[in-house]
Amino acid sequence: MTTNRVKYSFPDGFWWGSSASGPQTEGAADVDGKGKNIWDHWYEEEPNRFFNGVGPQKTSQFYYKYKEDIQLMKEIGHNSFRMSISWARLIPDGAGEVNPKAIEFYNNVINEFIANDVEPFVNLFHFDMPYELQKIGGWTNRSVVDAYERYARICFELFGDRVKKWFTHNEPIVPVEGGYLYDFHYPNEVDFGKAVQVGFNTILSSARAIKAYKEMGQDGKIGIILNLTPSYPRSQHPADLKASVLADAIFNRSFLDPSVKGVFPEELVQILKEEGYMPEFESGDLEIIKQNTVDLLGVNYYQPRRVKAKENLPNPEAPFMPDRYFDNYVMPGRKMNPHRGWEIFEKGVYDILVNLKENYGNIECFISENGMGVEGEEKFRDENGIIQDDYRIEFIEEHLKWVHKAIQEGSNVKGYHLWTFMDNWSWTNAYKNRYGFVSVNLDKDGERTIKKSGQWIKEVSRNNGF
Ligand code: BGP
Repeated sequence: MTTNRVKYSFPDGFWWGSSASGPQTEGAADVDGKGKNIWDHWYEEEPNRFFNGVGPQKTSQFYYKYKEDIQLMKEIGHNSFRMSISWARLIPDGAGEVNPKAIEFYNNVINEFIANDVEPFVNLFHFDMPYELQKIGGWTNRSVVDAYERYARICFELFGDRVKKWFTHNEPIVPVEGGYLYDFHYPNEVDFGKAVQVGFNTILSSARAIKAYKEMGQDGKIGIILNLTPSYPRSQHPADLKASVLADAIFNRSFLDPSVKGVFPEELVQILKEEGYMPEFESGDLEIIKQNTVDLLGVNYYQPRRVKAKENLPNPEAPFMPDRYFDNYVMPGRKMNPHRGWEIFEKGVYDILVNLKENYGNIECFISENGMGVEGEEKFRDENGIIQDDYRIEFIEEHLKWVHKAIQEGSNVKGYHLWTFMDNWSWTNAYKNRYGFVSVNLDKDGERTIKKSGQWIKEVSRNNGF
């Protein structure tokens, strides 16, 4: 159409879309045979941990409104969308009977996507451990890896004929941090040893699902979605540089290296050995991880990590934490998203893509999440009922310019998905920060309205650039 006005144009077939997860959008948390996951359970136990007491029942109700939502995705120009299957909906206790109502629901959803030319990318695990499996220790228990592999095989068997892009996990480091270090996910433990075991078992589960996918002769691509936080040192002083290398090994390479290269970073292994925190594993595990790396990498990028050399020795009485190797550093003059408390550093996305090109064989990848959570967006609603979220447009544009530059320089990045399509339930933050291209009015039965950014992305996707 207006391609002559496009300054930043993207390769043909670029994946324009957004991403979301089952537990954050489906609602219907206890209907049609769905089992409880850890969020349903935690909300029953401690509703006051959730912003304004809003729990996982009250999401945007994709379970009931998926047809309307897929129409809206089409309307704003999406050619792809990432969803997740709720393990406890499909297999209510995580390891036993398969729920026929869930098969019907996911079949309907996948068919609806395909009928509307929006390619469904499907992720298997987005923070939502079935509660029955958490009762036996969740990812700390090796038998949960077996249950996960079985769940993955069932999904490939049921939906693999139509779904051609699969992901084993979304941000697998987050349940490690939230559940076992920093108290923002159930089971709210602080235990570095368990955290390491959870990390290892998750990586093993990912490799086992990839192995299963290949053994079953599936013909799509399978990958993982990682949140990468490029690590920047305060200065070029060797002590700051060392802090940054270690933070990178702990928070990025811990999952990136085994997922893409099949091996763990040496720096991390050395720390775990020295400190006596090596996880338990069986002979053969490392070979499985080595042989079953990803075809495709999703990169979630929100913020950088800035670090400096440790200034004070850690308190020997305090629980062991990864930040004993560095201090966080607040860069003077940094740009912030004050609502979420995250630094905005657009060039970070480029640095990640350059790193993948130079050090990870230029693996095929896409930006699988990037976005801006804003509190109180209602005040930007104009007289026509449209939220004028120019700040979000600027945020996306600035990131896309860096993605564009990376492509010009040979990066193998195939698409850009925003977090997220529609304002959704953000775990304990519930509906505090809104992220969508489309707003949701919780007081009016979840009424949907396309925001200005939704209209804008429609043009960008149509023109394949801006
Ligand atoms: C990512 C998750 C998403 C989403 C997003 C926004 O870490 O994959 O599930 O929630 O971050 O973050 P938050 O909801 O914490 O504001």
